[in-house]
Amino acid sequence: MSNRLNTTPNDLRAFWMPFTANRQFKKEPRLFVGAKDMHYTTHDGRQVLDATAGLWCVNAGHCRPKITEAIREQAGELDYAPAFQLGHPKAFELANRLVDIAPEGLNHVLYTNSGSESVDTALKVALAYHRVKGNGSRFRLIGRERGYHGVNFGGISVGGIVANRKMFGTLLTGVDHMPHTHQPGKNAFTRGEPEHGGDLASELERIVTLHDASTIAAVIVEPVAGSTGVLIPPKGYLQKLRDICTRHGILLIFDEVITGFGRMGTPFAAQYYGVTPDIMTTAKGLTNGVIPMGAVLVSSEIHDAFMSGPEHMIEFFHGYTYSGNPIAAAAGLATLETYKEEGLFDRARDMAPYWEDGLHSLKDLPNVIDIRNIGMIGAIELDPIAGEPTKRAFSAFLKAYENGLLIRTTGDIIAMSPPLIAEKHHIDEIFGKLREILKSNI
Ligand code: PXG
Repeated sequence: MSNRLNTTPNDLRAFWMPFTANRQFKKEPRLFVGAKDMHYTTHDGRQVLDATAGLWCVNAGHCRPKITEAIREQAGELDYAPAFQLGHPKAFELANRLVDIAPEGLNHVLYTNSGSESVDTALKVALAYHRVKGNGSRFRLIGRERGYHGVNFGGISVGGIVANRKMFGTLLTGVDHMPHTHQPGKNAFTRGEPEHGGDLASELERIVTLHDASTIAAVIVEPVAGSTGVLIPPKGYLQKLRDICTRHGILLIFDEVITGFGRMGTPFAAQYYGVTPDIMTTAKGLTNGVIPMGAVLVSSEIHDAFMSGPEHMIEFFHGYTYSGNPIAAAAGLATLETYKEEGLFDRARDMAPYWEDGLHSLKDLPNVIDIRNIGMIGAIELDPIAGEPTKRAFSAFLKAYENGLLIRTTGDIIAMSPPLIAEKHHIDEIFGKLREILKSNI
C-alpha cells in the first residue's frame, strides 16, 4: 500500500513547501520548467523576467554553459569523496580562489551547504575560538532586530524576525540584539547610504556595558539587511561597529550570504564599505545557486588559534558530510571563473546608477512610501492595506508573475536583485512593468 494521499499524476499535496502559502500555491500553482540567462519559462510556456536572481543567488544568470558543463564533467569523474580525514583537489582550489577575492586577512575557508549552515558554523567558530584562547567566559552572541541569518537554531537566535523565532521555544541563551537601523521618517527615498542612524552603532556600546565585554564572543550583522526588506546601513554605521568590536576583543561576523559575489559591485560588501570582519559567511552566489554550497571565511588569527595540541588530533569538532562536495566545488570554481571572465562584479558597479535611477522613477506612484537601493539591490516599500498587512505586496507579486516579471516580497516591501548580466533594456522592462502594476489599484 502506498502512503501517497492519492495516486493522481502531478499531485501537489505531498510536498510541504518552504516559506510558502501552501494552500494558495496549490490552488494556483506557479511552476518553472526551464531557465536561460535573464528568464524563466513557466509550466504554461510563458517567459518570466527574473528581477530577483532566483532567491538572490543566480548572480551570473541562468543555465550558464561553463557551470553546467563543470557539473556534468565532475559528476562523471569523481562524484563524492569523504569530507572528513580525506579530500579532493577542487575543494582546496576553490578555497584558494575564494581567499583571492576575499577582504585582506580572511585566509581560511570552512565549507557548508547553505547560508543557514554558514551562520551556525560561524557562531560555533567564534565561541570555540575564545575558548581555545582561554577566554571561555565569552559566550554571548549579539545580533540585530530584523536580522535574517537563516533558519537553524543559531541563526534564528541571533536573527530578529519575529515570525521566524516565536514558534521555537527558548532558542539559544545568552543572546542580545542591537536595534535595527530602519528610520523611514528621516531617510525615506534616500539614494544609497542613508544620512541618519549611524549613531545607532553606539547601542552596541550600551550592550557591552550591560553584559561586560568579557562575556561577549561575537556580533553578527548583514552588512545590508536583505530578507527583512533591504535595510541599508547608515553612513559610518559599519565602521563604528568594527571599532567597538575591536576595542572590546569581540569578533565581528558579516553575514554576506546575499551581499557576496558582486551584488554590491565588489566581491563582498566588506570591500564596498572598506570594513573587514573577522568572519564572513557566504552561500547563494558561491555556486550561482545551482548546487547547494556555502563557505565561511575566517582570519588567520582565528584559524591559527586552533592549530595547537597533538597533530593527530582533530582541531575543530564540526563539519558536514557534504562539506566541499566535489560537484559543488566544481560548480563553485566554474561560477567564480564566469564572474571573472565576464567582469560581472565591475559590471554590477557600472550598472548600479542606472538601476538606482529606474527604481527611484517609481517614487510618484500610489502607496509607495519608500524606495531604497545599493549596488544591484533595490526595494520599494508600500503602504500596507489597513488590517491586511502583506496583502498589497503579495498582490503585486502575483500580478507581476502574471505579467512576466519575477519579484520578491517580504511584508509590504518589494525586493529586487537581478542577475548581474542584466542589460539596460531588462532594467527598463522591470520598472516599466512595475509602474503599470503599482498604478493599478492593488
Ligand atoms: N543569511 C542571510 C543574510 C540570508 O539572506 C541566509 C543566511 C540563509 O541561507 P539559506 O541558504 O540557508 O536559505 C540567508 C537566506 C528573500 C530570501 O527573499 C532570502 C534568503 C533566502 C530565501 C529568500 O529575502 N536568504
